[in-house]
This record gives sequence, structure tokens and C-alpha cells, in this order.
Amino acid sequence: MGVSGGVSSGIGAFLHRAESRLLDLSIEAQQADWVYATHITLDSEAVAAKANSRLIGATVELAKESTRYTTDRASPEEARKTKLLRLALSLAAPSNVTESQELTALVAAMQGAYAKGRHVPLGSSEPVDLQALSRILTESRDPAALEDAWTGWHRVGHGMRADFTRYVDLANRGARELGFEDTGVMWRSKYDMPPEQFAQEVDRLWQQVEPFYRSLHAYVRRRLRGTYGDAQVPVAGPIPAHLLGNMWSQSWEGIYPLLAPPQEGAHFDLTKALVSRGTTPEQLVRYAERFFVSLGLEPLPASFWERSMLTRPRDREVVCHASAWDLDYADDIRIKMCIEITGEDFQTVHHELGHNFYQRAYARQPFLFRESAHDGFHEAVGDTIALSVTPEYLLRIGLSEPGTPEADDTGLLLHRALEKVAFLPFGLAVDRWRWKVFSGAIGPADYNRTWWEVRTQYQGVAPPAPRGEEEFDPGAKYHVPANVPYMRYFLADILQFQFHRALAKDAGAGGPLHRASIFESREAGHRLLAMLELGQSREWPDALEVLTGERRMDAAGLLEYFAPLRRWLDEQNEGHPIGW
Ligand code: X8Z
Ligand code: ZN
Repeated sequence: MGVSGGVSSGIGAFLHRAESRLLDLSIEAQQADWVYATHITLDSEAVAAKANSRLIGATVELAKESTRYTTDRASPEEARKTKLLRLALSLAAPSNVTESQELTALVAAMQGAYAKGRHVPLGSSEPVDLQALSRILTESRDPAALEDAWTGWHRVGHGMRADFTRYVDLANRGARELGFEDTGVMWRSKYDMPPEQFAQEVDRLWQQVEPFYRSLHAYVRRRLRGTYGDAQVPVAGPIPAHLLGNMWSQSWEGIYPLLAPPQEGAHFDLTKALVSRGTTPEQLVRYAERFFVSLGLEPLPASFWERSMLTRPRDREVVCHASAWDLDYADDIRIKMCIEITGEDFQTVHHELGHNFYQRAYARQPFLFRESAHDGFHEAVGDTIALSVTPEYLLRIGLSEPGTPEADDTGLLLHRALEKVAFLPFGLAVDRWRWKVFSGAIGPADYNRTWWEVRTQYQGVAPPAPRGEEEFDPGAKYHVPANVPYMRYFLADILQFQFHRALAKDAGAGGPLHRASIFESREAGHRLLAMLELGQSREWPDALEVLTGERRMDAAGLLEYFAPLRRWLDEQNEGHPIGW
């Protein structure tokens, strides 16, 4: 007997009923969310909040009901589904309908507030959105303008503090009804191992890459001192967050021109190449689609092109943060993005299509298995493909011409490290902070101070000026108001190199990993698809093994990819301070 008072039969019928009910409610919630995210109004917000509350309510109810059945005589598939039912949510809600609706309304409202954030930049008279402020952070070299854009955007968090506090309370009550101590424990329980062990796995992976991050940090700090001077950038302290070319200092490739290896001459600029060809947003997505098709995957359905939102509409508020959708859990896949013609968005469209091709590959699984092996897998697929965007590949698809000056290997690797290695501690910090918020170790009176403590501890960055508790800077990062767990991106950042290394081998790509491209490799495509099609029908180490032959997440692929750069950075840093 698995559970007291259980009935020994009927788990199969129960699961059948549960899956069909959840499929219906999920489609309704997806449709309502899509309408909300692409047409933000008071009414679409209310409709989305209600649909989500219904879905969450049913999931909690079914997860509780499942404990009445014993799984002793259940098939392995039924046992896994029963386990997954309790783990399906990233937002649980109290069973009280009023409270559940209050919670989903809070999340919708915070997401809406984020989407509507605007700021009038220094020397301008028009309010602009996050994308325009992000452009200032990438392009301006004027510390006052940078600080203004940074501070102006962070004001968006201001009004969210009370809502966030209440959301934490209600979400935790929901998690407790499902038997978790708090929402953070619930999030950490989704990895086919005890939640404490998952936290240790994360630490282990961080330890593998931390020395490399510190070395990159030291080099960047020293080069920024050269640009901005000793008064702006400390010799041995944290780097001011507004100088790194990104609103959250989460990836630093935006300021590559400031950091390029001193010996490097002209380097290839993908943004320029795309703009000079008059690339349209649709064409940008076509490039990414073409890559997946070259691996043997089916082209996107016509409905993708008809129904996706590729650019920011001028007549209404939308959620611009990029996302990939699966509206009917079959083939109605779409993306929602406010595409700009840049090298960064070239990466992002690959990222998003990775989600869509994954969704489509597991669509034939039973409903409860229509998810990625773990959430880091979902985030890693498109990025893995984008690692194959090498100079040779760009030549192949006509985005550069023979004789175009390209960065040398050091330059290429430095650019990639500014995208991927700079990201690692940010990917870690967001949920290191949120885990403590959900556990109560951090209370509302300390939200902002601790946010910066954690960010400084891991990233070695500091706000441009002291930030008080009247601010709520976590609210200025999309995934916090939108309740999206973030550790997935840290895992994906490591997994994508593990995937790339394995697929490059399948593709027979010799030479250094950073020059390997799996473009047009049916062998690599076959292997990738075999993993994607599993969905979450198996524990994630099984899926990892199908793709890589390994059963543990490992940063060895990342370290191998960057080996030449690590040596170069060590030379550059000789005699200079490391750490903060
Ligand atoms: O949120 C995203 C994707 C959608 S899943 C655009 N990313 C994280 C972020 O923007 O903070 C991708 C990288 C990290
Ligand atoms: Zn993603």
C-alpha cells in the first residue's frame, strides 16, 4: 500500500481523466495568456488571471486526489505521471478560490506593470521602453546617460513591492497545500532528485566554472577602467552594473568593442551584416528555422507564420519579453517577440525556436509528459543550435562574404564568453535570492539590500549608487514579476556546451569546439530529435544519456570550448587583482 486509505485500482482511469481535464484547462489558459500578452488591457488581464486560477485549482485538486491511489501496482509510466502531477506547477495557489484568483491576478498585474514600464532618458522629452533603454546601455559611453537609463528602468520595480510580498505569501500557502515547505522547495523538487541534492548539484556546477568567471571579470574590469577611468571603476571592487552594456549585467557582449583583444583589427559585426542586407524580422526567424530543417526536422507549420507576433505593435501594450508558445499542445506553436535586427536577436530567435521544436517533438507523448526532461533542457536546445553559428556557417548561408575580416579565435571566444560566461553567476543569483525569499530567510524589509548582496557576491557587480528599501530592483527583471523560475538558465548555460560537444562529435566536426557547426548534419539531428521526443517521459539523466552518453550535468564541455581563452585571460591578468 503506497498511501494510507488508498484504493488499489483505478490509477490508470484516474490519470486518463486528469490528463484530459488538464489538457482542456491548459489550452484555455494558454489562449487567455496569449491574448493578454499580445493585447494588454484590464479585461484581458482579468480573463487570463481567471483561466490560470482554474488551471491551478484543478491541478492542485488532482494532485491531492492522486494521493488516494496506491502506485504499488501501477506501471512505471503511471507512477511517473502521478509523481509529475504534483510537480507540474511553478505557481501553486491555495484551494480557496478567492485567494487563488487574487494570486493569479497579482502575477498578471505585476507582469503588466513590467510591460508598461517607460522612462524619459536624459536629454530627451519622450518616454521610451525597455528596448530603447537597453540600446542606450549598449551604445552610450557617457556614464551619466548610462546611469540615467539604468536608474530610470529600475523605477519599474517601485510599485511592485507590496504585490510581490503578498504573492510570496499566497504562493507559499499553495505550495504547502501540495506538501512542500515553500515555493522554493517546490521549484527545487522538479529535478528527479531530492531538493537538497539539487541545490548541491548547482553548487558543484558553479564551482567548476567560478575561477573562469573571476578571470573574465578581472579582465573586463581592467579594460573598463581604461575606458571610464579610476573614478568610475574600482581597481579591485565590484564593477558598476550600468557599465556592462546590459540592464541586468547578465551578458556583456553589447560592449565587446570596448573589450576586444588589443591586437585585433576590424572584426565581423553580425548586426551590421543583417541590417545592410535589409533583413526583415520574418527573415531573421527563417534563418533559424532553416538550421533546424537542415538537421532533418520538419519546417514550421504555416500557422506559425500566420499567428506569431514578431514585432512590437504600435497601437497597444504587449509583453515584449521573448517567449515561445504551444497553444494546443499539438502543432499550434508560435513565438512572441519584439524583434530588432541585431546579432543579439539573431541568437534569441534560435533560442525561441529551440522551444518550439522541442514542444512539437514531444507532442505525441501523453499530456503529462509534454515537457522537457527538466526545465534547463528546454532553455538549452535553441542555444545549442546557436553555438553552431560560426564564421564558416555565416559564410555558408551568405551572411558574410569571403575575405570579410573576422575576429581571430581569441576575439570569437571572448565575444562568446561575454554572452555565456558572464551570464553564469546571474543565472545562479536570481533564484539564490528567491529561494531565500520563499523560505522566509529574507523578509520584505530586506528585499532590496539582499538582492544586491547576492548579486554582488556571485557577479561582482554593484548598483551605480546605493539602493534603498524604497526600491524593489528584483521587480525590474522580467522573470520575478512573471513568476518564471530562473535556475533553468544557469543549467542551460552549462548544458548547451555539453550538448554541443556531443552533437559535434556525431556530426563528425573535427577541430576545436568553438569552430564546430552541426549545420546540415542528419546524424546530429537524429540524436537531438531522439532526446527531444522523450519529453519528460523519463528521468532527465536518461534523456541526457540519449544525447550525450553521460548521466550527469557537467561543465567540462564549456571549459573545453573556452580553453584557449582561459589561457589568454590568465596571461592578460598576470600581476592584476582578481576578485572583489
Ligand atoms: O528569458 C529568456 C528567453 C525566454 S525563455 C528570452 N532568457 C533569459 C533572460 O532573458 O533573462 C534567455 C536567456 C536568459
Ligand atoms: Zn527560453
